[in-house]
Amino acid sequence: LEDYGIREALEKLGVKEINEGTSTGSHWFGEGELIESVSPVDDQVIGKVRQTNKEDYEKVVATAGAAFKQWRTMPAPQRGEIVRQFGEELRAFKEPLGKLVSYEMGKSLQEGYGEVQEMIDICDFAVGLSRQLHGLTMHSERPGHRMYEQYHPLGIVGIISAFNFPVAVWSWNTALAWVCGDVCIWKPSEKTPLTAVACQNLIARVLKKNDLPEGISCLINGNYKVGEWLTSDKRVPLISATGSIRMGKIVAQEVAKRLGKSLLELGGNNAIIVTPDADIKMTVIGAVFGAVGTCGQRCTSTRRLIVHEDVYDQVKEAITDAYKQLKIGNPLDQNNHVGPLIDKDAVSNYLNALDQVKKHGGNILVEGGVLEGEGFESGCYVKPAIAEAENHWDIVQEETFAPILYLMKYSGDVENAIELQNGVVQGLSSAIMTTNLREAERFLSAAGSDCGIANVNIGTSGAEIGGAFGGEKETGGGRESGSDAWKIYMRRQTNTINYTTELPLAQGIKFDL
Ligand code: UN1
Repeated sequence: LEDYGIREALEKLGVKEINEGTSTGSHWFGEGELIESVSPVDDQVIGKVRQTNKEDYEKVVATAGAAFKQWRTMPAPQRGEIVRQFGEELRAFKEPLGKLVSYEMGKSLQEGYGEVQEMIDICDFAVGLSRQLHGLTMHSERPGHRMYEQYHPLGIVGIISAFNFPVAVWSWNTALAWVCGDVCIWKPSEKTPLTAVACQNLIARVLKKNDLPEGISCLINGNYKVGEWLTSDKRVPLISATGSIRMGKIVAQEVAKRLGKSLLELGGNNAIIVTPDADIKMTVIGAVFGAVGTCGQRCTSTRRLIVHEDVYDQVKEAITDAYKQLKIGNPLDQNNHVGPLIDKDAVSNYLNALDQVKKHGGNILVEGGVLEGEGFESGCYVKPAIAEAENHWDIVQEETFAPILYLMKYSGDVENAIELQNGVVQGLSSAIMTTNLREAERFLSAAGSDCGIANVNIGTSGAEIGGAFGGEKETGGGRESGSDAWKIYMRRQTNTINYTTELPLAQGIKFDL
């Protein structure tokens, strides 16, 4: 731990060996069982966190509800100032937090820092947004009337986040929700509870310094049962959940039962189309980073490469060559490109997927496998693999959260490639590599990619925070982060004001007394 300064990072972030897992800000409590956070880097227990029990949960919701009443009346730009200060904390603690993300989750240190940078960026975005929560004004059909709309704070926002972006996804939600006047209850993944404790410590300091009430930022910990308390709770008008399609379907139904709102960020099955006019060098960089970055555990990871037959052999050779350069190992060592998978379950999913590919008759171009020996003792390090596969195979239709890239060929027009790319249940991210304007525009047109994200000459992963992030179909339809994603965190109200002495009715209705 010393080698990479992890102990120091934990200390700086106020993460202890045993942590209470429930917090309303500065107050920490909880009597529940301990969850162990085990690093996939070296299989060491980093620390433990107490699960939230029902009683703790009730305390959290009551405190959040009370805080909301105060927070919602504070002018939005003043709430923005709090988020600005949080952004400053993140700047000051980028190094230890990025390190802890890398160690607890297993992504490369560069990506750990990148994740914290996303948090800083969304804070900056939210600060500006705090002066721009605009509605529209309309012209009334009645004389002496004015119509406009306003956005008001919604209430308690429940955030359920996944292990792969253990801190950034929380911040996308929470930074916006706070400037919108909401209070948040966060249930992080059980696999990454310590980075959540660290974040809660950082925001708690800001809230305390500004003399704000407990309950604006709350943390609960535990498994899906704790999540269920949130999703079924009428006092929580919005649930923002990131995770698998299976999880999302359960959450959506639970929230719908009480007619709550949900914002879902579920699986992706992202493809890059490579046309005959593609810049092959750029294609290789984009595809390799997309497929092996975060060890294939981004929801935006590149899973399929759909290559035109004219350049197929060339791309195949270039990409298999590039895979030979990949260094797999301790993600805290900056010489390595690829760290471990999150845990042994993820490793068996990966192995199972490769088996399925072979059963279907897929041609393995770059062999996978679990790495053994010195440095790989955790059993979570795997080799990124490439297989030639067909789009309709069950295993290709699924999102396997691992570094497996499927290569497939298309012929003829770009429409044939688009059909393949759209021929999956997921609809998160997509990309085309081409220098041909006509092909690019067809890919972006109404008859083009059906995904929430469609890129030209950029890979599928690594979206900037300024755009709305999310996807269609079974990806869940939610949008968070930039653009006007903030609107889901507010309730919308249409106001009509009559400044005359008459009461004309709309639609010309006469009602004389
Ligand atoms: C995720 O994998 O859940 O676009 C989020 C990206 C990152 C976010 C990924 N900015 O790859």
